[in-house]
Amino acid sequence: MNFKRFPKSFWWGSATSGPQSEGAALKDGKSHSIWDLWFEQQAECFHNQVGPEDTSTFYENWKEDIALMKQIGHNSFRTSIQWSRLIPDGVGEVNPKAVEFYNNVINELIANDIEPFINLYHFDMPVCMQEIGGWENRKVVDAYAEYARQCFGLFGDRVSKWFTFNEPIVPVKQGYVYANHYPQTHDFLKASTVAYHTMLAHSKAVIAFREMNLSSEIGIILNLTPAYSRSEHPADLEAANVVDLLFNRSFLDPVTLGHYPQELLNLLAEHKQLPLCRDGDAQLIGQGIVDLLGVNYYEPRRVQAKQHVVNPNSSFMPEWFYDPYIKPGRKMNVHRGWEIYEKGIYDILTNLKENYGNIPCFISENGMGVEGENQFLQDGQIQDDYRIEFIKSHLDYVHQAIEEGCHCKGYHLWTFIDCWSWINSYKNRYGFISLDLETQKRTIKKSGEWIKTVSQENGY
Ligand code: BGP
Repeated sequence: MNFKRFPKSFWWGSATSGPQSEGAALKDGKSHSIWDLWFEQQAECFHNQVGPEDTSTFYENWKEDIALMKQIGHNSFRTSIQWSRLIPDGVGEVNPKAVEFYNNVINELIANDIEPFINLYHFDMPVCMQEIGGWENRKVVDAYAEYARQCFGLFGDRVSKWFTFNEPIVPVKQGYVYANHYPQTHDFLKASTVAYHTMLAHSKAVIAFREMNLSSEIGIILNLTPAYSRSEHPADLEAANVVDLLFNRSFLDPVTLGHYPQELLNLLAEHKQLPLCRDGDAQLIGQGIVDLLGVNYYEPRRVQAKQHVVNPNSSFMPEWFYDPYIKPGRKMNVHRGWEIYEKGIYDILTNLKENYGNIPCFISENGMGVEGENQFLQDGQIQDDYRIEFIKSHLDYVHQAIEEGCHCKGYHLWTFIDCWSWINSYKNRYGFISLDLETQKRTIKKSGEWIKTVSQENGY
């Protein structure tokens, strides 16, 4: 009686990325990405000093892994192509070994009735491109567009869903504002330039895609983090508004409406943080509207008005406009330090319905990273009831949003198999499948068995 049925052909699956799952970091002609380089330079920045070299050995075990996906009922799966594997010099020569590998993966997925969702960039700038400035340099924008065109040409006859970027704001924030990812810079103007050029690169890829007349769809994956104000006081509300402009609408508006929010441009202009624009850029941004939006949701952001006056001589930071707010009694994922607020997923979908033309979308990442999962091992299987509970309580809200008319077409968990999580390495485990780091043995967790029945019955 309480069965929650999802729309026909709902996408059930999971997501990962090339750099977090493939391993074989420098094998078969792949060049360094910034992650390979940074680990060589500063292994101490990574949890337990585990780097990207082996990650989850998908490069060797793709066939076995796809069989496991099938076994747990996936009908779709996202991964990313590594630019540094496909075009090791950033521009020019395509690496035939990479083409063979990605062809194998795509063909095997299709042979197993699993729709391949392919993303082109997941935080993994090739070092040769970073050396000329990365996203600060417009030459990299053109190089990326060419790389995207190559991907569409090589694999576009079989890939039905393309994504230009995953969470493009993450390299902006972590690399250029808070300095906890490479190149570890604190410089807001550089950050806004990097963000802007990423959007230009996105638009150029969309243009290339449209020119090639492919029958597939193109999208982008954004981490939309709803901003909740402490109270209805106008100053608290304004803090939430600015946070929304800076962290959500800076990418959401251009890819869905074709332009930046004027309020954001005014704010950045007022503080002299606007990137350099060229004639024709606005038109370019206007051509980046996507067919499909991937929504990554992990946690809400709670804010309040600033409690203290900002030093106007300090370097410009988003925190000039808000203070974080900790809601009493909040539910936490203590391993990751993230608040769990299931209704956030409903609020995002409702916002897309009401303010963004109800653009077709899907939950492209949601998940729960847990440290020391082996404590839940029973008879050889991780009993991750907490993960089942986490997924279900989010799906309840997805279901409600769909009932109310939101255009949400699927749910992908982060992630298929425990994978390498950037500076957190293997600290927190997220997968439907557990990975023994010593032996690389894969074992289906309880949640993997549960999702199989959900997918088969198209609900729970
Ligand atoms: C998202 C990223 C993923 C993944 C996930 C889990 O932001 O798209 O690449 O890593 O977060 O987060 P973390 O790895 O930081 O625990």
